[in-house]
Amino acid sequence: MGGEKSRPVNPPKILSEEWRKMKWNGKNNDLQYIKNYKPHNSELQHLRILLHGPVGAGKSSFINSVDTLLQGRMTSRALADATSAASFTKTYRTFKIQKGGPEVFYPFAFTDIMGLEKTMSHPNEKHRGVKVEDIILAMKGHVKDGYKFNPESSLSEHDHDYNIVPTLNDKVHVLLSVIDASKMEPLCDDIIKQMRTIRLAASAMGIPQMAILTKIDEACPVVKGNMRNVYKSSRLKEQMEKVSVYLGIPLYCIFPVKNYHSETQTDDDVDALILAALKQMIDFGEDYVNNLQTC
Ligand SMILES: Nc1nc2c(ncn2[C@@H]2O[C@H](COP(=O)(O)OP(=O)(O)OP(=O)(O)O)[C@@H](O)[C@H]2O)c(=O)[nH]1
Ligand SMILES: [Mg+2]
Repeated sequence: MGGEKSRPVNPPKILSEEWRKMKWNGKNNDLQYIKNYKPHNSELQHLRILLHGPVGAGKSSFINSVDTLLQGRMTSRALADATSAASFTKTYRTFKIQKGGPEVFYPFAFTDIMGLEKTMSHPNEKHRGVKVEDIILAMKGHVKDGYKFNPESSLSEHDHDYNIVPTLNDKVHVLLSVIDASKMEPLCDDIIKQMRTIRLAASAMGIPQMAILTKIDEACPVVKGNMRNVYKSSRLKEQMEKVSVYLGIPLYCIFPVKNYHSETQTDDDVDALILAALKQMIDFGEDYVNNLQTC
């Protein structure tokens, strides 16, 4: 990341103990907690979790992974792509997850958006990623579902897709930064700056923030071999500490995950990591909405 580019990456080591305690057999408890979750505020249909981060970081794949986990079968509603150089996701889209019957949903939803790209240095070059201004508008609830992002100009009040009077349900309740653990070194200062600007805007609105570190299988061979090494991997610990320093997100708000991307069946250890992150998103979002009521 940024100034880290020239520093060689240390070979991964397995630490003798987990540096963060993880209940590997606690999947059922976490799953039950999520299944039982009901927002305290009756106005709230769903907690809205907005994902943002560099192109190809695994945003859409994370949404699919949560969907897969909760449905208990592989799903791919948020289309992900292995090859695109520019962001594959181009529109603002909210994903609700079905719970039982066709019209019954979990009371949380994910908003998938276009990825961030480095700002072009030459005036003739066209910017290709989502604009920071659009993400800030999205957090305030001004972006309508289906809006197609325009990397060259942000949404304006006069636009058809501008929601003039956002309700509590349109606003974002948790901001989730998504970072690829296997590609942190090429992340440039410019992307970090954009992510910090977004985070600061979220802070000003009191929106809680978290980060997930994806592709931990690609980032560390000892984790690829056994997911339970995740908190024993010296490399992942370093990567999480870097995310914390560069984005200013406390370590306890950063979760390593492996998304479902090539498998045909779910796995309890992969699920346990995703559930741990999801549980914190729900707790943070719920607290935020309840504090809004009392403010
Ligand atoms: N090995 C591995 N691959 C992953 C993981 N998560 C995502 N991928 C792959 O990474 C690629 C990009 O994932 P996407 O989910 O499309 O990323 P995105 O952040 O939505 O990208 P844009 O929409 O283009 O901004 C896809 O080929 C995924 O299959 C992971 O945890 N491990
Ligand atoms: Mg995407």
